[in-house]
Amino acid sequence: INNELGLSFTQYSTLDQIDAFLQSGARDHSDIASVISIGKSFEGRDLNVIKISKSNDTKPVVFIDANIHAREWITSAVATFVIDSLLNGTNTNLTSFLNDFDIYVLPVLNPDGFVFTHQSNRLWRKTRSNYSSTSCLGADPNRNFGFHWLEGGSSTNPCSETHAGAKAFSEPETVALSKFLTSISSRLVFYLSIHSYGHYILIPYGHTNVKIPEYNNYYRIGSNAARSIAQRYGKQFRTGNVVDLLYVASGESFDWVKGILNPYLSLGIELRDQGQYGFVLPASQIIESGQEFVDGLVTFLQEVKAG
Ligand code: ING
Ligand code: ZN
Repeated sequence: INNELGLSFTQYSTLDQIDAFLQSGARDHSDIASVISIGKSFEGRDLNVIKISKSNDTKPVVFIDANIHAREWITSAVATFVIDSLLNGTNTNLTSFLNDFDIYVLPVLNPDGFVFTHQSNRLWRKTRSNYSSTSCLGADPNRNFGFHWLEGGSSTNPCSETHAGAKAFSEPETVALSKFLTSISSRLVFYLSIHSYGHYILIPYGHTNVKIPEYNNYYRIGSNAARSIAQRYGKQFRTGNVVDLLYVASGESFDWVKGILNPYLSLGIELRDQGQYGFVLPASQIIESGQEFVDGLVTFLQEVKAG
């Protein structure tokens, strides 16, 4: 079954289908939506952001990234579910926030890796860059941002799954995103990085377990969103520091956003499931994942608006 914009939420979409969905969404809703290519991937693909805005670039900005890790297919599926909800008004609790915020969504931050997971290796994680003298390709783009880069939980070995890259911002994808975010940073109030899997709402930082000054407020907001998520289908999400809940990891997108741009709120989220299917979550769970995520997002937006 396809929705009116031609994207299926009962199957996983290819990059071409997602890009076509963004373009047709912007065309059909040109009063509020436009597609911005914020740069190119290593292999030359557009990094497409959809901006959904009722203002003339004047409102506080919410920015959501997804599929920075290639194999985490549910993340771009949920990101496009959110876009569809915003454009087609399927959830008025959500769409009402277009009166308060300009919302930017980047559904596939790592398009080269994403295409590779569709064509060759379903479990590929990294980019597909080729800067090393080894035969191993790619860096972990969520270890490549230039804030406490290579300070734990990442590797200088190009063959590692968490290779930090040859230097901070070696990857064109992380350069493009950081430059774009810097260009809108004066209005950025909320940044959310979507990953899978594990059912977590993650508070920065990943390089240290020292709590940020705003930890208590972040924890309160994360817990409130987790409650909203659980009310939909009973999925329990835990809130806490990356290091406390997962492991040490440095150079992540949301750490750079918190440390350098410092919006009101910068969070990560790990969607379904808790390991039964892991990265290969059945497509039959896209709609439920999208619905519970939208419920959590509504709570985040309520909190950011009130804060
Ligand atoms: N987990 C993340 C990783 O990069 C994470 C952990 C998520 C860190 C969100 C920061 C923000 O290792 C997955 N599943 O990739
Ligand atoms: Zn991830």
